[in-house]
Order: sequence, then C-alpha cells, then structure tokens
Amino acid sequence: MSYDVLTREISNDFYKELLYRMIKVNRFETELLRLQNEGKVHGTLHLCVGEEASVVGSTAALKKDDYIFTTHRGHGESIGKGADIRLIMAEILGKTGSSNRGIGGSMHVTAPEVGVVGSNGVVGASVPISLGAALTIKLKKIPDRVSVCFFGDGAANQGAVLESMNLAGAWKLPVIFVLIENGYAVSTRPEEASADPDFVKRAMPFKLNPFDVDGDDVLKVLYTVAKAREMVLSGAGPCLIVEHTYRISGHSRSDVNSYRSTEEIETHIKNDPIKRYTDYLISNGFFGAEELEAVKRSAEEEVKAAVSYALSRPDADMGAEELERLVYSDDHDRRAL
Ligand SMILES: Cc1ncc(C[n+]2csc(CCOP(=O)(O)OP(=O)(O)O)c2C)c(N)n1
Ligand SMILES: [Mg+2]
Repeated sequence: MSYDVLTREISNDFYKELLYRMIKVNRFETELLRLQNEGKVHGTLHLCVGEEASVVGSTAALKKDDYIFTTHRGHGESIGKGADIRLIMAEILGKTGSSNRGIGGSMHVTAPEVGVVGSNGVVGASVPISLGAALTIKLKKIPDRVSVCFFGDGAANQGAVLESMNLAGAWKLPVIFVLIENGYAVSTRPEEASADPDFVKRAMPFKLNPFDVDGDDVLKVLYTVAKAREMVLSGAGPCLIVEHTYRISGHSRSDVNSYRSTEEIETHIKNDPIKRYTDYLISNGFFGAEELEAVKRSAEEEVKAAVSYALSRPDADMGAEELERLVYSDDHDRRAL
C-alpha cells in the first residue's frame, strides 16, 4: 500500500486507504456527536463532517515526520496524519490512557509520534507557532521535512495570520499554509467579513506559491499538497493552499443552524466528499460496491473499538499539585526567582 509523493503513483490499496481514512474521520465525528448527546463529553466539540476529503487528502500527502498544526476543528487532520484514534477518543472523553492525560480535550489533541504537534482553541494561533517549527527545520537543516498549518476562512483575517504569511515569505520558511474555506466562520460567510474573499490572492503580496483547489475532491487535494510539499523542499518558498469545502456539522455544540437553510445543508449531504469519491472509484472500475462496503465496515469497526476502549478507561483524576506542575515548568520557576 503506497503513495509515492514524487512520482504521484497511487497503488490500488492506497485508493482504498483514502476512502478508509475518510470514513474513519466521518464515523469518529458522528460517534462523538452521539456521545455528546448522551452527556459523555465535557465541554464543546467542533466536528468536521463534510470536510473529510480536505483533511484526509492534505495529510495523506505528507510524511510521518512532517509537522502539522491544527485548529479547534482538528480531529480530522490528526486522524489523517496517523494519530491513534483510541487515544484521541479517550482524550476527548476526559479519560486516562489518552493522548494528553485527559486534561486537554477536543481542542488540545497532540500526537508527536506522527508529527501532530498540536491543535489550538484560539482562532489563528497555531499559524505563528507553525512558523517556529519551520524556522527550526531551516536552521537545523532537517532534510525532507515541512511544517503545515491548517486554519479557517475566519482565521484568515487575523492579524497574526497575515503577519505569519509575511514573515514566511520574507524568510522563505519551509511552511505550507492550508486555508480550509468551509463556507462559514460560526455563522459569518467569507464575503461578509473579507474585503476580497478570494483568499488565494493573499499569496501574492507575501510571495507565497498559490494553490486553489476543490477541497471535496480527495485526489485533487492529495496532488495539490504533494506538489506544494515538493516546491517547498526544492527551495521555491512557502505555499498557500486554499481548499474549498463545506461544513455539514454545526459550528459547535450550541449551533441551531439559524443562519442557513435545511435545503442548503441537505444539498451538501447528498453530494458529500465520501459519496463523491465512492462513486468515482466504482464508476471508473477501480472497485466493486461490495468491496467498498467492506472498507466502510472495517473503518466503522475501528471507530467502535476506539469508543469501547475510551469508555472502559477511568476518568482523568489529577490532584491540584500535579495540575500546577503541568502549568508551570521548572524552568519557569527558576526564571521567576
Ligand atoms: C481569537 C478567537 N476569537 C474568537 C474565537 C471564537 N471562535 C471559535 S471558532 C470561531 C470561528 C472560526 O472560523 P474559521 O476560522 O472559519 O474556522 P471553522 O470554525 O470554520 O473551522 C470563532 C470566532 C476564538 N476561539 N478565538
Ligand atoms: Mg470556516
């Protein structure tokens, strides 16, 4: 099973693997919604149903050691990059035996063993952090590695994001900016909050290599990110990729979808990226419907096993002393003295 980033050759198994990962992301999110409705999730959740092609295609084009930085809506990218879903599920349910000891939750998932440096609940905040990783790659001359930050159309107007694009261009940092344009920032559409919502134009003043792609086409996303990675590594400078998709999930727990119509959501559900990719694989004779049904079943089983694992773990239970130790490092204590 392989995808060769340089020759762009996709093995038959990898075509299936992409579908597997998209369904895994989708089922992970829908299971979380169910658990939330049962009162088993503390705090809010930002799910990425509808954005599966974008998150899976982007991360499938990267290597294990590439760094990724995600957002408040970051489960999908972390799963796509290879994070252990049992550990993330346990983390979100506030359990031990989890990615962050059950105290980080949905917006603070990490999986450093596969390059998931972190997600961030502050809109736009992971973008400047990703520049630090890119600067490390550059200064230490680490070969074959890039830093990739994901952010939304809402974050795109943050000062820190625009400043990061400028600095990346000025210092030619090995970074790829992936702007996921999913139709809304909470309830605000890009054209309501942006003087020019054609975000790819923002590459020009900062000397980023521009890419604009249908984010619901997993293969197009895969090729685009692979191409951008190649350009960054060849010294052509940083890249900005705008991926156009649609958030089918509500913004978060409290969303009653009052800013959009049921018809609008249903149109997108009818032609969601998983269905599009499944139809593509069948109509082009790659696989039969039954074979893909088996892919779906095994992805569902993996998610169910993750839920059972997470529910079987004890709740995170940490004393105040340990919490304080985690907030203030020894270094910090020394500097304060
Ligand atoms: C600095 C900051 N401002 C506001 C918020 C509240 N907030 C959380 S998500 C969000 C919308 C972000 O929209 P976008 O960047 O398009 O990402 P999406 O939610 O669509 O994935 C807002 C305003 C926040 N978390 N951080
Ligand atoms: Mg958005």
